[in-house]
Amino acid sequence: MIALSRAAFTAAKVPTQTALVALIALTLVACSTGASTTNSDSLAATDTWAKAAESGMTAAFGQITNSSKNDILIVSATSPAAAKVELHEVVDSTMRQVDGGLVVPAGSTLTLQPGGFHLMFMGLTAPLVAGDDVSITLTLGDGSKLTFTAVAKDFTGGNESYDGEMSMAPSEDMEMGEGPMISPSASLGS
Ligand SMILES: [Cu+2]
Repeated sequence: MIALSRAAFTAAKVPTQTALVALIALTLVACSTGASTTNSDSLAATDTWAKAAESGMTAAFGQITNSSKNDILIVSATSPAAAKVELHEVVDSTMRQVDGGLVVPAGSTLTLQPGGFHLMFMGLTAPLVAGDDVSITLTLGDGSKLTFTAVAKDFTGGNESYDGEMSMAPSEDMEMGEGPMISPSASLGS
């Protein structure tokens, strides 16, 4: 009986130790910046949504609010829903990648919206249906990460400005993932 309960005790201890190590790691990250908070502690994502799409490309939008006294840089973004996520802006009705990342000014809110800044999803891993939850992770200037969920919505307005240069291509190309901004492997077919 004693041996059995000791084994049970040891087994139960493993997750506790893992949690403790994770907690210490988090504490070290917080301390390494010399401040008590990371960039991710100061950013909040609200009203987040993504445009429902069958395949290929789509985009996510929302408000990113910086409650700190310093500008915070969004360096990159990822999502399990897409092969790649890029930080885009729309200039003269054409979208392009933002040079050097997206800045969320101190004490201010960055709005991601159709026709403006957006998170561009390239190569959807599955159809994105209205009502689906999409997880998005932003990597910030200090290396910390902010993960939030966007809900997929049907959105038909503002396609011209939102699609930018993609609006020049036939829609079949977008569906097939053969647009100019998709992975070059798409053009290797016969
Ligand atoms: Cu874009």
